[in-house]
Amino acid sequence: MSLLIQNGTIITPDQRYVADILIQGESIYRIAPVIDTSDVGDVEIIDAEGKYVFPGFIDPHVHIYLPFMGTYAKDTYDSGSRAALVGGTTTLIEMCCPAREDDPWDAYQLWKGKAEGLSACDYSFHMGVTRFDETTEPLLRRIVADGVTSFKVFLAYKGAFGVSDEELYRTCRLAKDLGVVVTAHCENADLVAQLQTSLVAAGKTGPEFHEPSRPVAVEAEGVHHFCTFLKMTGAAGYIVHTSCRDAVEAALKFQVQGVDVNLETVIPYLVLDKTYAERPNFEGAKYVMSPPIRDLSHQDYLWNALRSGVISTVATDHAPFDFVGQKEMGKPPESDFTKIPNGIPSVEHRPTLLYTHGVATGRIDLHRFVELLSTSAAKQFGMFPRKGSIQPGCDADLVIWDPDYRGTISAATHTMNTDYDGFEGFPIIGRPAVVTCRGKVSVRDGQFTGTLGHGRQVARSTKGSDVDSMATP
Ligand code: DUC
Ligand code: ZN
Ligand code: ZN
Ligand code: ZN
Repeated sequence: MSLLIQNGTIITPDQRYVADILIQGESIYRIAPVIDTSDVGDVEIIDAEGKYVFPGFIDPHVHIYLPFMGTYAKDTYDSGSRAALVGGTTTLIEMCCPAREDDPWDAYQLWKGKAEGLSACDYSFHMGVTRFDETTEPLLRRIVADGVTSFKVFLAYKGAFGVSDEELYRTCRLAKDLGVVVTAHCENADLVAQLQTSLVAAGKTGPEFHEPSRPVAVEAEGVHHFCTFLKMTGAAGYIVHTSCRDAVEAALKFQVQGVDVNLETVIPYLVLDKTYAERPNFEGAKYVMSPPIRDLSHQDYLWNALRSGVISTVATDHAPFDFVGQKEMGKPPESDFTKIPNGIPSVEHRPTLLYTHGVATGRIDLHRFVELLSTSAAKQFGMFPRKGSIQPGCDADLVIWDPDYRGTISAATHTMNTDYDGFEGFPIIGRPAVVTCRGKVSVRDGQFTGTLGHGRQVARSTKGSDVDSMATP
């Protein structure tokens, strides 16, 4: 069965035009003002008049399988990939986060095994480097050869995932050698530990003290620290979940020196502020993530950085934990914000929140919207033009977007597997009417219609490699 998407307004970072798109199998076959399908055989026609057609969105920073802070993140690839697709995200890049003592290859197989045969959308991984000793390099080379062309390091969470400076240096050296990107969580772990200890000792134990335990200076120091290692090694870097002006400015100082470093922010920082973590009755725990949700004064700066291109991608850092039983691990009478699992579920809502608060308010235009949600990640992580574009030969990952939709976010209707929604009651403008993932209609009118197990791991290319990402399926 072929698919004909008729009369949609196709939006890419540099184009806007009305055309028909013919999908055959898993790929886009033809794009033309009018496509006659009388000789094509069995065709389903989808009317996209008055709707936008975007390349499938890519979320380059999610956690699905995540043993963390004494518990496990709540989604599996069943709920996680369905939630992603309902929102318009057709490719996930998940952080593979082995514990320090784990064998990296075994961990990679474990993470892969959670997605294979279950995910309804496409996926890849950033390989967490949580230790670097004499056994590490050949294993990482093997993982990169399998199409996982980025590493992830944590400067925070020392003891669990965090690396030493020697390990960071060796990771960046190897990344430079292999042409892979080092993605990094930038917060100074020792400063966080000291500040946490002081706050708890002073009886400041509620969720509202999570932000003061990781202030903007702690994040900016992490950015400066990481960028110094990029500068010394020549490796390419990507700073995940940049939350504030201070962190962006720290990175800019290195960008202008020629350091190859790109910045990501995540949707919670663009629409929430730290007063959410001050909500009574321990509700603030729902908004504990790291780096923390900041003071409102940072939001405009982040939006301007998105518009101007200083920040290149909007991801989620989707890390879903229930309120009851999980966020409550830090609840009174033994209240301790350091025991609240860090993370806000958001993989489902990123596109509609960016549309509502970005496009509909005029902060960004439709082209930038597509770039931030799809094309930029495809380019930076070796998937372009197979992903992140709309042209013949590329994967038929498409979002047919209804700009006239109006709705409200609620845990009662969301697809994510958590008992709360951090954006409960938020009004939204626009949502996907239809989503295709490699030609498979996976969403219609907000409902998942795809197939679990349809998703495939995307083999990504390294930086500077001549590999045409569309050459092999
Ligand atoms: N930050 C979070 O908030 N959750 C998961 C890991 C991280 O870095
Ligand atoms: Zn992180
Ligand atoms: Zn430092
Ligand atoms: Zn993360």
